[in-house]
Amino acid sequence: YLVYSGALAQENYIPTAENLKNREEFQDMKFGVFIHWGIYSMMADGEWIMNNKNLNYKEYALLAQGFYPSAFDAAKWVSDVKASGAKYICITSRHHDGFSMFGTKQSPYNIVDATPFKRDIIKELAEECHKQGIKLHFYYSILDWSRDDYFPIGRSGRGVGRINKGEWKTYHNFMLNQLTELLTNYGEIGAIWFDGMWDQPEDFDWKLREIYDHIHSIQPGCLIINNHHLAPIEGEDGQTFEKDLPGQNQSGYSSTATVGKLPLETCETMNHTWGYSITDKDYKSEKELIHYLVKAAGNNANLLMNVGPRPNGEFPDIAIERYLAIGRWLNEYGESIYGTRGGIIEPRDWGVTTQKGNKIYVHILNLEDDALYLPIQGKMIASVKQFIDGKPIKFTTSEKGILLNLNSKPDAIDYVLEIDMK
Ligand code: FHN
Repeated sequence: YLVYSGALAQENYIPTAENLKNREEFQDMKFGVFIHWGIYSMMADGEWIMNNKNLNYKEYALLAQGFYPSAFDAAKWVSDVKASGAKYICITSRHHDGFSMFGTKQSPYNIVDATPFKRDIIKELAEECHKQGIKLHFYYSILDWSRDDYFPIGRSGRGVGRINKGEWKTYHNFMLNQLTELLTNYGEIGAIWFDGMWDQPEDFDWKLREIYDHIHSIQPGCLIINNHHLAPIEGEDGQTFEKDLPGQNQSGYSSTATVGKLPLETCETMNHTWGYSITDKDYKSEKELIHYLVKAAGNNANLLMNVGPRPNGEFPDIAIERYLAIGRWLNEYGESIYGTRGGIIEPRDWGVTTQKGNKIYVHILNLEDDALYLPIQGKMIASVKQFIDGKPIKFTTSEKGILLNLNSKPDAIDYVLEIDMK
């Protein structure tokens, strides 16, 4: 077993040049695919089933002995992800149930040692991502429903049969050692994406800086993102929002998540559950998903859109259809999304703007009018045209802005205009 040596903590985190470059690249990617997959997928009712159904954790763990995802094909996953236009994958290396989806020496409760499948799917996926040029991020649950040393029992509780005593230090070392494995056995990792910190009271000492410094001591360029629903904490490289655009709080999770200065991301489900569900067929439409991607970009954030693969390892057909639809749209409009930053105009009810160099892209998503006012000074503008075919758009200038004459009410999923600035 690896032993964590400690003594890494720095007073103030100063990201390396490589880390800063990776933050820029992360922001340029704009779209990622989130994958929630584990032994819970066999129960086909989401990744919280052990908790929701109050299952005995030892009985639950026996699911592993029946986990044989015969259709798992990392090459197919990665090519589907590429076809969606996504540039990175974030996969659950270990979710709250504590089951590791990678070959770890820190606990036998993992896909290689506890299942008849015996294959390290994270290794296969990492190899394929590196081969096909997709960045790989690891979701890592900081809370655990299977280990006695995850102590004290958190808000989310856990399966039946646990005793509420343990040794936090061994759990902390367990995590550090697993992170060492994740960051040494699978090549370059784009980000570690923590989740579950909300399980303990706010004053609980997770020893985050030790964890963060440990990660950066192994891969200084690796981004640290933590879905803690709070403002960024020192040592982090990005800020993620769950089911909310930055600054919103429709989910109820984001009330304390002040938008900071780090690269932003929002994660969302296509249906309602993260892990595979056989009953949840309520998928968002192609239009809703594209709107969410565009709104994320207009709010200066990436979108991380989830899929819950079936227990046999396939993405559900409808998820593939939706990803392909987003991919077709990005094939045409990607220039107005990839590599952009949130626009100089604040997001509005009618839509958002993105910008890159001297171009501003106006994304009209919802306008009941044939004219649109923009607060951009006319004298700064070289031209305004339809993005798709370059057809000029007429406009009149007033003191503080321009009034675009669109001729008719836009009805495209996203009617994109390109403004070239002088
Ligand atoms: O409890 C998890 C949930 O299962 C899922 O992983 C999401 C993804 O953002 N995060 C947690 C809820 O905040």
